[in-house]
Amino acid sequence: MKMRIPEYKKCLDYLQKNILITSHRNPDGDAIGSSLALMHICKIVGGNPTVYFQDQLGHEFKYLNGIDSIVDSIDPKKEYDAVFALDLGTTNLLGKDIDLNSKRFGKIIVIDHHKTRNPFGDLEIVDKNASATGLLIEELLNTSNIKPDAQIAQAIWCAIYTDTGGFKYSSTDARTLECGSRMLEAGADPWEATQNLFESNPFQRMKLLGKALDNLEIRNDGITAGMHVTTQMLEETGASIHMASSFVNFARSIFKVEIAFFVKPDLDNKLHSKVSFRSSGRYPVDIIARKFGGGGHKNAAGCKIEKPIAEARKMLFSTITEFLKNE
Ligand SMILES: [Mn+2]
Repeated sequence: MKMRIPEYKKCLDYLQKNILITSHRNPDGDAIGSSLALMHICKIVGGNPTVYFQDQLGHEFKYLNGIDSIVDSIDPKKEYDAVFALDLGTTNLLGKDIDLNSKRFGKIIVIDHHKTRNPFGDLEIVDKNASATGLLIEELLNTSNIKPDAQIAQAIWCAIYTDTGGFKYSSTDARTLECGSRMLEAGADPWEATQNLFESNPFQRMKLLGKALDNLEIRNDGITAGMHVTTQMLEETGASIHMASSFVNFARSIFKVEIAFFVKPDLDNKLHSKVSFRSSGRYPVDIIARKFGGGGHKNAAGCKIEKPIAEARKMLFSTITEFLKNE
């Protein structure tokens, strides 16, 4: 942490000015939590922050202090001293109102932890070993001798808690838990976070999950699991397609399963399918996704298939079976 003191000092200079804070499209808990924490810090040191996200924020984040001040568009005439891009590995995922080539956004300051990234900031604070960007926001606090208040603690807790899957992923390390410990002391409420982030399922989502679990199937001696939802299931349950997010994890969670996939209709063309893959760690699912023109990471990947659900599902099972034969 000692190494980044000059960089954090520079951040602090800008935080006293007129700044824009943003993160990647479809923001997750780390993106939103880190941005709100930085917003609170900026206000404490006398700056004027605007937090911008183009996309609608998930209802599970509504409990966070200050979330209502987030805007979904930027006044095209307004000028800023700096834009803070948090938890962002590529400029492709910036909101459409931000053009980094335009002088009106001032200095570009990046605070990030992505392992694969294309540098684009005038100042880059990147720590690829950090489990969440929220950890780096806490480093900024520590370097600046600012004591976190309860709302900063709540925001950083959200960031580190969600990016480690509730302190469950392999990225969960001593450093993360030490930060968590300090956030608890500063007033973070773990049950408030859990209830909002992980236990606020809409009823329709659970009904949809029931239908998906009903067609869950395992093959290849229990190593592969697949399931799907159809437009008809969405209609029957009143659920939206977004509610099916992370259903694939239920398939992965089965005993012995190494490769899980989940198929849903493609919103752009309902006769086509979208697929999510998850690996338990033994097989790289991005290799399988690439066979269908998709991609991703070793343990999480996705692709589109220009076929209806049932056909796509058949193709997936047979492609995975072939893949396993060659392993
Ligand atoms: Mn993150």
